Amino acid sequence: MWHILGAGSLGSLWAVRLARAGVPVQLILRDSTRLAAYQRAGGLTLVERGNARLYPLPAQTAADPTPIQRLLVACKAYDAEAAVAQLAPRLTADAELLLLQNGLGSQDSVAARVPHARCILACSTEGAFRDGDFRVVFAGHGHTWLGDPRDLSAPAWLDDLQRSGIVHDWSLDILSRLWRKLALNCAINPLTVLYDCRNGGLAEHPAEVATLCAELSELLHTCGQPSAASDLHDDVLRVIQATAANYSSMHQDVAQGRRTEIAYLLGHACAAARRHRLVLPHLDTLHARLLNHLQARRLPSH
Ligand code: NAD
Ligand code: KPL
Repeated sequence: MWHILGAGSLGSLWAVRLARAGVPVQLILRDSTRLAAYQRAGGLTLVERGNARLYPLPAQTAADPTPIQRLLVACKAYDAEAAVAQLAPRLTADAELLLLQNGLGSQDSVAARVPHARCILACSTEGAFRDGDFRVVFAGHGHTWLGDPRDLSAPAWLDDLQRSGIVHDWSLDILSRLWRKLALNCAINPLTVLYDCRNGGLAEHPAEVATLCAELSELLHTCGQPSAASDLHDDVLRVIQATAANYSSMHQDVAQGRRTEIAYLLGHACAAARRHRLVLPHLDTLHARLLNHLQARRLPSH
């Protein structure tokens, strides 16, 4: 049984694919009001290639007393720790958590809350968004890397993902993957917010992108992640070109007045630099500009 905490975009996408492959799943919703709304909706709707289909998956709230052995944590990074803490009493002695959060920082906070559980980290390039309550659009096929920095052995349940069509690989260096994605995100997303442009619009700011990549590479080396730094600038330029027509996830969050995951992305990078007494003036200035931008829009800066 997979318990799925957070029936948003990615949680719903995982839940539906697992359930379709015959893997038992149980959604955990925020509270009884959300559970009642879910029951009225009759289940989760997944839209794939323009076709919508309803999946009446079972759901419960954190108050349910049944034990949890395998938990997919599909909340935003800023909600993950509190959401998992609520479930801590239900976790079995051999519990395993799969953490889908973007960026870095939330995974350590979650692990500290449930020290007996195995925490497996994920880094995903899949894309999904909500276009209604309990309705999710599978927007971009991608790849998910999974790994555990404390225990390199792959869990047997990777077969469940295989059967479900969740394209994945077990990574022996998941932290490197997460740092690389964080660096790409720091080089692209904040600038798209500040210039209010699509990713492709950054082609007009080559010097700024290059300077940020140089500082991010220095940070990655200092944090013991040299392979995450390798060819970073070329990769950033490649992503800018390949996703030129898209708005970055942070741009979408700000445009829709949603809280961003800044504390786990650029905020995490700047905090790591400070911890290492590394002076990265352009990254710091970018962070300050982004915080001002968010504050002016009354959006949280953490
Ligand atoms: P989302 O906002 O669509 O879904 C999060 C869900 O968690 C929401 O439904 C929210 O109500 C729920 N939630 C929060 N606290 C809860 C609690 N205490 N109990 C139960 N439910 C709770 O977010 P998302 O887009 O699915 O993103 C989840 C994570 O995955 C983020 O860190 C994001 O950066 C990462 N990610 C998302 C995508 C994507 O395409 N959506 C791709 C890669 C990575
Ligand atoms: O991950 C991204 C995002 O928008 O969050 C990309 C497309 C890589 C841009 O940083």
